[in-house]
Formats: sequence, C-alpha cells, structure tokens
Amino acid sequence: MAPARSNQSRVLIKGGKVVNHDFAEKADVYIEDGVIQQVGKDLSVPGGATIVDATDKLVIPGGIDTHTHMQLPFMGQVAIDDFYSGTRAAVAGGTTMIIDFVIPQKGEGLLQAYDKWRQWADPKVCIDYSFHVAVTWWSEAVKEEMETLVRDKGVNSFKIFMAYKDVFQLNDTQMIEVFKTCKELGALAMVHAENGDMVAELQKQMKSMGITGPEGHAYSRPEIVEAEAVNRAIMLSNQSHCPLYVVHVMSKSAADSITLNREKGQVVFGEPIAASLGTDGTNYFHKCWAHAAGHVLSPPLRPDPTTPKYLMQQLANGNLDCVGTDNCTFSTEQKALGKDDFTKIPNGVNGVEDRMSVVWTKGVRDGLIDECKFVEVTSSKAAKIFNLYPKKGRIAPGSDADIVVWDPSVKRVISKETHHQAVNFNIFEGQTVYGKPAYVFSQGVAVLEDGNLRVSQGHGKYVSRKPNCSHVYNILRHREQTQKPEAVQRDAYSGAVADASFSSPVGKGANSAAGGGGTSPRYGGSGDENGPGSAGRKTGPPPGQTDIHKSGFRLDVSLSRPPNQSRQSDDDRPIRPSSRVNREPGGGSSFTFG
Ligand code: URQ
Ligand code: ZN
Ligand code: ZN
Repeated sequence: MAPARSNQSRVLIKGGKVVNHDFAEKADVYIEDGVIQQVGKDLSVPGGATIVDATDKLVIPGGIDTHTHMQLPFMGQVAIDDFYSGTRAAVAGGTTMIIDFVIPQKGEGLLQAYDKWRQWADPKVCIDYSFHVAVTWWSEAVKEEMETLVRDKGVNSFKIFMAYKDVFQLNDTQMIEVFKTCKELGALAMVHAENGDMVAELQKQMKSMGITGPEGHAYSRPEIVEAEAVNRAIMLSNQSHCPLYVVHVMSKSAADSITLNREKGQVVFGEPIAASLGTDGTNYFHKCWAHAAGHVLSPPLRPDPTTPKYLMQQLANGNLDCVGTDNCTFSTEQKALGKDDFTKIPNGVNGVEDRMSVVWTKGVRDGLIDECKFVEVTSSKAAKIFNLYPKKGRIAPGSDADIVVWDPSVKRVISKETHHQAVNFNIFEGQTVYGKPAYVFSQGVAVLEDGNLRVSQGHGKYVSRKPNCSHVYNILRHREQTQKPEAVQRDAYSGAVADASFSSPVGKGANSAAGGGGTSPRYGGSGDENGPGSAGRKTGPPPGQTDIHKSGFRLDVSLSRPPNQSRQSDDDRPIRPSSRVNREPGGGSSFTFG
C-alpha cells in the first residue's frame, strides 16, 4: 500500500510569471512528490493541493551557488558558517543548491577527504548539495582516486590551486597531469588562478617595507598576478584537450584573458562571485582594521571601483558564465589572527545569502541583464556546466521542484545585524538591494514561506554528477577528431649530417644564464665545455669549417655543405641563413632555414 501522500507534497503555485533562462511566460506550476509535474495555464490538479499565490512575482529555478566553503579548515581556523547555518542562509537568499569543495591536505587521500566532508555535510544541509574535489598534490595514487571519485562518487569536477604556495599550490607539470586525467575521465578542471610564487615574493616585499595591514594583501596580489595565471591555466588545460572553469574571477584583466582565449576557441568558463560583483578593493584602505580585514579573500577585491560593473557586463554579454560566492566566512576575532601580519588573516568572505539580491540589483535593476539572464547566471548555466541540467536549473515538467517565488519589488538594507549567516561581518553592509524570495521550495517542500524560514537539518541530499557533460566536452572531443596532427610522409634525408661532437667555441661565462653546466647539445653546446668530442681540442670550428664567430654571424647549429656538393664562387664567404619567419598557429614564431 503506497503511503498516503500528504497535501504538503502537492503544491500549486498560481498567478506568477515563470522565468527560465530562455523564455518567460505567465503560467502556473504544479508540484507533486518533489518533482514539477505541470507548467501552464488553467491546470487541472488533484484536490487537496496547497495553493501558493505568486501574483506579481516571478517563479524561477532555485539558485545554484557553484562555489562555497562551509566550515572549511583553513589558515589555522574553521570557517564559521557550517553546512547548517550556511545552507539555511542560502535558502533565505533564494539558493536551493550549493556545490562545495573537498580540499585534501597535501598527502591526504582524496577518498578519505571526500568521506570526511560527506560526514560533515549530510547531517546538516538544508538543501541539496554536491562536491568539487581539490587536487592539492600529485601521484599515481591521486590519479587512481580521481577515477574512483568519478566512477563511484558522482564527482565530475576537480579544482587546482595555483596559489597558496606550499599549502595547496601545484606546479605546471602537476597541473598538466591533472588536466590530462580530467580529460581521460570526462571531468571539468577548475582553477584558482593566481601566480602563487609571485604572491609569496610580493608578500615578503610588502612586509620588508613595513606594510602589515590588509592593504598589503591587495598590494601583494595585483591583477596581473591573477591574469597571468588565468592565461597560463587556459593554455595548459586546452593543450591537454581539457576544458577549464576559472573560479572567482575578480578582475577586469582576468575577465579579458578569458574573453580573448574564448575568441581563439579555447574552452573556458568564468565564474565571478557576489563579492566581485557587489563591492571592491577600496575597502582594504579603510581606516578601521576590522573593516579592511573583513574583505580579505584571494584573489582580492580590486581597488578599481569600476570592476563590479565591468564583470556584470561580461556576464550580460556571455563572456562570463555563472555567479558563485566563494562563501568562506571568518569572524572578526578569527580575522584578527592577522592583526600584525596580513598574510595571517584567514582568507574568505560571505556571499551565499546575498548573491541573488546582489545580482538582481547590480544586474537587472541597473539595466545590464534581464530576468532570463538573471536565471541563467544564478542557476541554469551552472546546472549545464556541472551536468545537472535540466534536473536542476529549469522550471519544466520532470525537473526537481527546487523553486523560488521571487519578489522583485522588495527592497532591503543588508546588515550583519539582520542576515542569517553565523559570521559577524558582511561585506555588503549598508547596501540597499532589491529582489528577495517570498517562497522557496527544496525537493517540493516549502523551506521558506512568506519570508519565514522553515528549514530542517539534513533535509538536503548529495547530488551525484556524471562525467562527459556535453555542454563542456562536445566541442573538445569533436576538435580532437577533426584537428588531429598527422606525421608528414617524406623520403628519408640522405644528405650530410653535422658532426655531433662539435662543441661551441663560446666561452664558459656565456653559459651561466642557461642555468649553469653549459648549454645543451641541442643549442650548439656540448652540455659542458669539456663535453664529448672536445677532449684536448683548442676552441674553434672543426678543420675545414668556417669560423663563424670571426665573421660576426651567429648560428645555433653548425652548417656545412654536403661533401658531394661542388665548390661555389662564394664558398669562402660565411653561409648566410636565408631565414623566413613562420607564424605558428597561436602566434608563436619560428625560423626556418631556406
Ligand atoms: O581560495 C579559496 O577559494 C578558498 C580557500 C577560500 N578563500 C579565499 O580567499 N578565496
Ligand atoms: Zn580560491
Ligand atoms: Zn574557493
């Protein structure tokens, strides 16, 4: 006998305007057992359904926050918003799913870390959630665990840190291994893009200059340090045929790097966050230490006050994709661990509660995006990129009943005094924002009713995500087939070959820039001035060859006419390379000798 269905599981949302990323229409929505059953006008529904009046409101897919760190152990502290307070605050702001991060310590098993994070989250979450997994070290064991996570745990996204030197940071060689593995598994690679070595150097410089306040955080991580890493990560991933998702895009330069690479056909997605859309880095120069430190996250907010609008414009025109928050909150007391040294201020800020209102205010109300684009950047695009669509991110029959009845007319002033987060600071303090949820449904259950929270711990479920997301991989797979490099079939070279033992007559000192030990044979050196073939020989060319160094011509390989070639009138003159510069695809250049 099927259990009696409570009328709670049957809800009819009437009189609203349904807004999806691609279309908006006046329509009613009927939910039963956690799934959207019907969308349309004059619906015929079973008796006993709960009626929700959505007149003058929008009925939108629940927000998806692609980037949170609830109760993250980091920099000697644990983020103060945990999986309960953090997801409760998410509901208050209209978000019905978060994708958080499992971040193993270097050397810690990825599966062990995954299990630990599941144990933290499952009993507490108020809404559905999923996990990205960070790769903070590399070995064959890590590769094997990535395979297991994709096959058995529903993970389809892995994050690399290019910053936090000696803590989470990977080098290029390790990054390439992760990208290759992601590609083999059909998983999306994500990156925290900052040049961590340059950050470490600039941090030292700032402290040597006596700059210990939060302004030092901004000075030590300028935009170029973010943009360089974005460009490098895109090159490394796409050369590995792996798609890339750049988390927390914080600057114009980083956004421009993504745009430029996308125009060249690279597969890269960009995620601005509520913080970079809603405020800026002038706060690091505030006279109140707690205020300035409360804005410390990495990459930092940018002192250029036009950055938020610029990033919103990139969302509007599709150069950037979806909005996360990087919600990783530390109280003022926790931030005060860095009161004398900015490098010790735990990095992270709030956002999970205010994300949707910030995007509505700075985007829709300010005329940069419309309501469909609002749905796209706060929900649908994230669902597509992380292979959740249309289960999540759409109001349509068969989709999960994760629904928000959005009131666009409401106005409020953001404050730590009234927000639902556990943290005692809010980076949007005092800002007037528009738009707020009147009702929120999670799995068809009302978790916010008439503005009142009705959440319960553990209600949320972990959502598995399959690999090989077509939205992410189709073009790369297609390109790999259609643009496969092929060896050129040619007759074997039959001419003379240079004397491999020839050692460059260049003096010892000239090689120090090559990192010591002389130059490699490939570049005309012997790898060591006393390398093979040079024993007992005075410097200079082998017998019968022109001493090119006397003539002022420099070649990095020795050229000689094939022995069978007859002498020519200009034989006593040095051989001048006829050089032609070929522009390689991608803008490099190479010399070929004619
Ligand atoms: O870097 C991150 O994404 C984590 C550690 C949160 N902190 C931050 O400053 N962004
Ligand atoms: Zn990060
Ligand atoms: Zn993060």
